[in-house]
Amino acid sequence: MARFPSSPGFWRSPVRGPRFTSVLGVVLLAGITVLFLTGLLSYAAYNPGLSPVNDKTPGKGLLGFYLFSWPTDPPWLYRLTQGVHVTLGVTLVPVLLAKLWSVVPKLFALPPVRSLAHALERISLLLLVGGALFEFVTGLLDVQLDYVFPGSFYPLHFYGAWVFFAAFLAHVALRAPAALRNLRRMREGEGEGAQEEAGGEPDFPLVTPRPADATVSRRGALWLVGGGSLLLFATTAGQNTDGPLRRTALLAPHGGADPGSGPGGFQINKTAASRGITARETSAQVWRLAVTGPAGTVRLSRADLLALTLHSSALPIACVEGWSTSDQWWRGVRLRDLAALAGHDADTAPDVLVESLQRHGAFRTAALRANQVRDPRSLLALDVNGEPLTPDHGYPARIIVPAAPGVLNTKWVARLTFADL
Ligand SMILES: Nc1nc2c(c(=O)[nH]1)N[C@H]1C(S)=C(S)[C@@H](COP(=O)(O)O)O[C@H]1N2
Ligand SMILES: [Mo]
Repeated sequence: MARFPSSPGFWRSPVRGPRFTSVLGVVLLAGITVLFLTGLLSYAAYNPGLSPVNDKTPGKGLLGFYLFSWPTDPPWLYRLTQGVHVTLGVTLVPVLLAKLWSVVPKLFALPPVRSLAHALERISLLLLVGGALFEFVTGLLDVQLDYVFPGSFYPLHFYGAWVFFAAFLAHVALRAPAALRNLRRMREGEGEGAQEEAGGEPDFPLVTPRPADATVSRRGALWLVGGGSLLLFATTAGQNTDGPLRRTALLAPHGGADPGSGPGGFQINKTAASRGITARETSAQVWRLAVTGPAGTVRLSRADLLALTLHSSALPIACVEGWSTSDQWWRGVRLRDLAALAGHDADTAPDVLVESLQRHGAFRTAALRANQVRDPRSLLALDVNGEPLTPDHGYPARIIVPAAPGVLNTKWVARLTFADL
């Protein structure tokens, strides 16, 4: 009998048991809730209202019921929400895997379906486990491989999150009371047998009836999972700095090029060369910025822009992939002043469509909302940290907006069109 996975005796690890499962379950309950909420915020930050330019999730009306105009304050807002989203997601990987391992025997319990209620529960578990794996795998692939699914990662991860979270809530409603009871008993130091009777499932006990010799205690196994998480955290979190700590982010993507030190010494996501930007088209003779509004189109060279009133803002870049820089000193022309140049009133300036010189690949264009355009810290930046932008950071001009995801900070800007989008 014990030769088949459908028999409890087939599963022999003495680590499995309601305690182990409950501890991991409660950690995931807190962690996944935070992942879901920060994920929804990220979606709001990508300006899905400015379709079809930014986020292109179709039919987002129903699931996007909560959407709001992403604020520009505090300027580190997206750095925080997305840093937490990605770092926490990576950190929870060992917990998720251990949790799935701890309950895997139940997958094989016979009969597979005992009643309608049981059938519904098993379907919800399928969505739960499938959803969890789908969300973690798509998220990690996106972070590690820079958008393996260009354009489609957002809708996949977004729809997946709703399916997963619905199943997650159902699961929490069904299981949280027993998990919490288990933890309480654990604190009171009762034996595992007593717990199993009260909190576990009589039909397929998590505690093996035929335990193999222990190679690690339950407590030791939890320490291993926690240690794995800590290691992942320690090799990921550094991507939210750009000092020497950045080098501790062994697991984080390092972008297109080593930024070196000096004024341009912060992460470079896509280099000018990789986007096909040439020195000729960004040269003083050739490059002109086109600014369009009710007053028609104005063309400005970099020298013309430098002759306008310049302002400085200390702002970070915070990428959807979870890395961010500390504040950099940007200097350039306010977007609201450029809106005024194009014939709008700066205080009532509309949205703006930003187009790059770049001809191929993602993120050539982005749209900014009116609140972002009107913010006096939003710049068409010409310099960073006291020097002209480097080619890889967007020379001759790039967008920088407080609290916005990095993807909206378009580099190598060629055209600004102010209009209600
Ligand atoms: N034209 C253009 N602008 C772009 C991108 C791009 O691929 N092309 N990438 C965006 C993304 S996703 C990020 S996170 C930031 C990164 O800026 P950095 O390379 O200067 O750090 O630039 C943004 N601006
Ligand atoms: Mo990004």
